[in-house]
Amino acid sequence: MTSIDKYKGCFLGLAVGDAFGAPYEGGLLERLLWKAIGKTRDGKLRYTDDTQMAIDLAESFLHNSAIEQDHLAYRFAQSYQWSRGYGPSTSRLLKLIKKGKNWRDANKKKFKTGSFGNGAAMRAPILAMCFPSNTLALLNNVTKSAEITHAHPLGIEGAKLIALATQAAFRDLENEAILMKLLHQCQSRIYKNKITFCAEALNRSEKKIKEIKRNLGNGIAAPQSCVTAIYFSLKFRDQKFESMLSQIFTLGGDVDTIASMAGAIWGAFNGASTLEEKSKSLEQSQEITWLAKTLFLKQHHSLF
Ligand code: F2R
Ligand code: MG
Ligand code: MG
Repeated sequence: MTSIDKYKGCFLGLAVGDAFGAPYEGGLLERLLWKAIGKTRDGKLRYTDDTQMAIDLAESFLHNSAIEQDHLAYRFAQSYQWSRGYGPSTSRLLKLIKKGKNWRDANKKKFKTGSFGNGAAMRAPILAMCFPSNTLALLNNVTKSAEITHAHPLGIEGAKLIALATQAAFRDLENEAILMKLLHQCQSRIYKNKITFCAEALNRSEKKIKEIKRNLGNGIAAPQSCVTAIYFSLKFRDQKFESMLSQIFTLGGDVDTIASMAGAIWGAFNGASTLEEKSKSLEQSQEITWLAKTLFLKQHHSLF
């Protein structure tokens, strides 16, 4: 059964995973840059684009009681700051929207088929909080949220898998049932193969981190990171959050986003108690907790 504690855990897991993972993301240059800009003036850990877009999505949903694409696109653009470390085509798109371009005309400027970066997947756990019980509505709204920035089918499919895994974690489904649900949702061979590998890796034996990286990926594209995050969240669902993070840090590559997506799913299983202590060193943690609580009350008590 879902609860207010699980909602808080999910949002805090997303933000804590992002902020704690950010110093390990990318190559040497990116890590050096983050060393310089990764803390606020009062010494709190800054979050990156992953959490900023999740906050935008939650606030836009609370404002409209729905996913309104034009409002959400405007919100993403208003919050854009280069120092949050957005992906290249998302940066370009948000700057165009800020200048007054319609997102429908701008989101295929860099890639004709749209982006398959993991930017839509990293905010998808929020949609599981907005649509906790109706899976069809969840999937339709994941598509609406993704289309703005990540119109490529692989970008949308990755976001659907993360949203479904989060919804299943709120319901405490067993790993096997979760993976069956995900497999049923997969349309492309690349995700099918990865979910199948994930199921084997969870069942059979201890896999080396190198093998996980080779088979599931650790990159900035959705097919290279979504199933990786799902694997870690399922493997560590009954263990400490810190144990999961330390494994993800050793992966390298897109660490903040893999930790953020895995953190959200882990938090949806386990709630907020461990994360509340960690989130004391995170910027805006009270606002994030408030958003999670408000999303819960909106969905479960029809307060608005
Ligand atoms: N920007 C960063 N990190 C910078 C360092 C990353 C490092 N070099 C690494 O590889 O690990 N982090 C933030 O960006 C990611 C989210 O990105 P988003 O919003 O999906 O960006 P974008 O630009 O849309 O896509 C990312 C890249 O994917 C490839 N790609 C996407 N669509 C493609 C297509 N249709 N054809 C070919 N390539 C495509 C491109 O390389 C894009 O640049 C998160 O990690 C967040 O933390
Ligand atoms: Mg990021
Ligand atoms: Mg990232």
